Amino acid sequence: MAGTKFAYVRNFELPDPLLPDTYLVCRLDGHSFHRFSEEHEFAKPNDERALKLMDHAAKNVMIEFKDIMLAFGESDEFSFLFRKTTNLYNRRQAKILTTLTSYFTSCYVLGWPEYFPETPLRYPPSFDGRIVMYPTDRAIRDYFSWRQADTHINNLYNTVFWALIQKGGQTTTEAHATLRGTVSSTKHEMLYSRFGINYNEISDRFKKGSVIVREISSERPAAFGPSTSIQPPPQFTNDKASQVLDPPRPKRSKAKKKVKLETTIEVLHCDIIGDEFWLTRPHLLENQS
Ligand code: DGT
Ligand code: MG
Ligand code: MG
Ligand code: MG
Ligand code: MG
Repeated sequence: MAGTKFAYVRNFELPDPLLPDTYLVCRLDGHSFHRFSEEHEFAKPNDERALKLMDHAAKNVMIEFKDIMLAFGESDEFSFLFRKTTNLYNRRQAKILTTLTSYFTSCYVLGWPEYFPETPLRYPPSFDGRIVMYPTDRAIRDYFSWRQADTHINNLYNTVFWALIQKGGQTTTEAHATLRGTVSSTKHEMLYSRFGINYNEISDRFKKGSVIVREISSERPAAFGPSTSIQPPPQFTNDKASQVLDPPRPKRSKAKKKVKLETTIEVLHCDIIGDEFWLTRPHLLENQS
């Protein structure tokens, strides 16, 4: 349509580039999931089906968007970490955010019957999204620590809150009042002494959230023929979640053989606040120091 007298309107479309060389974190959150969870009778405080459906959608997003290294999910939200050097859609903010958000939503809806076979979807769920740029590895570590600490705080509160209601016969107002001003150790004690629940024995899925990580399963020089390359284990060969990825920095000189990394996508429920998770996966961050 270029060249028509109407084409000038294109000039009103402004570029929206994300800064180069910054980590991108895209966080999606279910829109009005307070209502959505009620209407679809999610179990309280945690509905395992709903959480697994979120993991399913997030895993599919990572299969589709190969520059996402890590995702963390809790409740109705998921955060996705893109490589610092990603050039996805030339780092156009709206393009990345809208495509990722709608893809996640489609996967959620398409996966619904598998996770909720008894519960028809009553209306279309939607998710909001934002992208935040972070300059440093420390900020990324702190971001994911912030989300996992939030998971822990909310889960402890919700576990006691619903025990007081479901097992203790309190109203929601009474349960809130019972918990007002209590510290973590009091909540643990209350759960154990009143309801015989040992918080430490609650599923890690609920306590730690979902950590979906691109793991390196093997490394092979891409320029070598098939006879010398390391073949992935047979179980990975037909796995949609497995792929080949260019490694992050350090950039290799052209003279050297390009190394390809075989990766798989794993769903874990582990600690990501401490050092171990990150130290054993140096490929997640690109310039750890
Ligand atoms: P928003 O995000 O501002 O549009 O509003 P909401 O209602 O989505 O609020 P948000 O995101 O702060 O809180 C998530 C809601 O989703 C919260 O009301 C509880 C609900 N929810 C999430 N996961 C579960 C679950 O596993 N079981 C139940 N019963 N509810 C859940
Ligand atoms: Mg929200
Ligand atoms: Mg929400
Ligand atoms: Mg939320
Ligand atoms: Mg188009």
